[in-house]
Amino acid sequence: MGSTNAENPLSVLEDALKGGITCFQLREKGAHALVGKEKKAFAQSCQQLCAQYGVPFIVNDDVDLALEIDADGVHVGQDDAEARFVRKRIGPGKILGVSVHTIEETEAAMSAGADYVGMGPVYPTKSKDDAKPVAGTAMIEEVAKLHPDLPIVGIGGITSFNAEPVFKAGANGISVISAIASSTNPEKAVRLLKEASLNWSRERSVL
Ligand code: 3NM
Repeated sequence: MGSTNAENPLSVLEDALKGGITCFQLREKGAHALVGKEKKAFAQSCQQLCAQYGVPFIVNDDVDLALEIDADGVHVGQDDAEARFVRKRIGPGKILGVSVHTIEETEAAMSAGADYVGMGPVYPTKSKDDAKPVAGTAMIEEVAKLHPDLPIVGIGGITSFNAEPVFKAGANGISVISAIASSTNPEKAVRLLKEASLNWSRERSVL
């Protein structure tokens, strides 16, 4: 999580939940990432907090962990486990999210049983070492036109100041790390993001 609150990620999560996030994804990656028992314990603390606020708890990439702790869903990228195998493992009742960058990847994710796709990075980001080149909103717009019923979540460098074009392109939701985790007031940051989202989202639900 972001530098300002890195010492206490659970308190950032609780603030974000108070601010009204509608979904949480645990993305434990990078040099100091927790592993093994510590990762599981941290995941369960996050899961319990999310449950208190009735917010879905999704695990990035780690299907074994998601199954072990009965998470609400899994999110995978193109370099992770193949989406159709993940769907098989987690069954029909769990949320499956897939990161996509092209129409082909989108349609493959749909046939694999994805509930939503993540598309990015819309803007420059410092939160993902291996992020693809900045994509802007053009592909979101194309996918939204081709597949109006597929929930699309924009990601990468999104803030309350630049969220508007993401929604105008057709995204249903936004996924955010630093605008919340690096804020001195994560609860307020979420409120501002939600205001921006509700102003600009289409009538479909905001993830
Ligand atoms: N995935 P921030 S960009 C986790 O493009 C992640 O698929 C991306 O963090 C993608 O809100 C990204 O701090 C980082 O930019 C998002």
